[in-house]
Amino acid sequence: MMQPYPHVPFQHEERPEAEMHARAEAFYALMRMRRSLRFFSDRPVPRDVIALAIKTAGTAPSGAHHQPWRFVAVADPDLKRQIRVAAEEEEYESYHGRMAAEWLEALAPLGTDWHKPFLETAPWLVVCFAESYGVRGDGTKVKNYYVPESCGIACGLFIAAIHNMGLVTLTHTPSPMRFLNDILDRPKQERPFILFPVGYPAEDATVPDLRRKQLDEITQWDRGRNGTP
Ligand code: IYR
Repeated sequence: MMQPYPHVPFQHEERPEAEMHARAEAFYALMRMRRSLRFFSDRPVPRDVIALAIKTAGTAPSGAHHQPWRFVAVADPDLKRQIRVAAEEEEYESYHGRMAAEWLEALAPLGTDWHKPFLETAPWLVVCFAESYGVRGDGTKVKNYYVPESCGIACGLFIAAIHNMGLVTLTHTPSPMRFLNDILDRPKQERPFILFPVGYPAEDATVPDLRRKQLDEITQWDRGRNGTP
């Protein structure tokens, strides 16, 4: 049996209620400006800020604290080109027969298609690989738990970190995306989870004029209806 972790004092900063409100408002005001962007500038972004976003992602909670993620950060133009070519091949197939009519219809308002130029334009591609199981030094397998939940939370923190530093990203999930294992030399127990182009927006970048659901559409307080407590 593994020994329990020793416990250490909890480091916590309590905020007076007014400050709590102010910080909650400020964080919401920041996050409501986040958008998924498909138009990137090729301006370089320093590696250390990408490292900080990955470190932030790595603070996510995870099943049994196994931290079943691996972030691969790609800046090499040749690797980016290989990824674009392979992603566009898969996406071409998806948009020309693999995706059902209903799916294509759901995507029509977003205007996406199989062309993925941002995979070469963005200075960084960061791929989150989800580790289905761990492998010990002697080759035996370690089961992981709640892998999609853990990686989903880590990726959410990554997105928030990128936005907070004034950069932009997009959750891109070419399907299937196993080709990323070959191009990036990752083992088979690691499944590509989300691919993030990261960088500055293009000067003339636009975004669809989306509407987000209102609080009462996404909330129920106790057993109340329509968000009414
Ligand atoms: N992976 C494809 C298709 C796609 C699917 C959904 I659901 C989106 O919200 C957006 C795109 C692509 O990247 O084009």
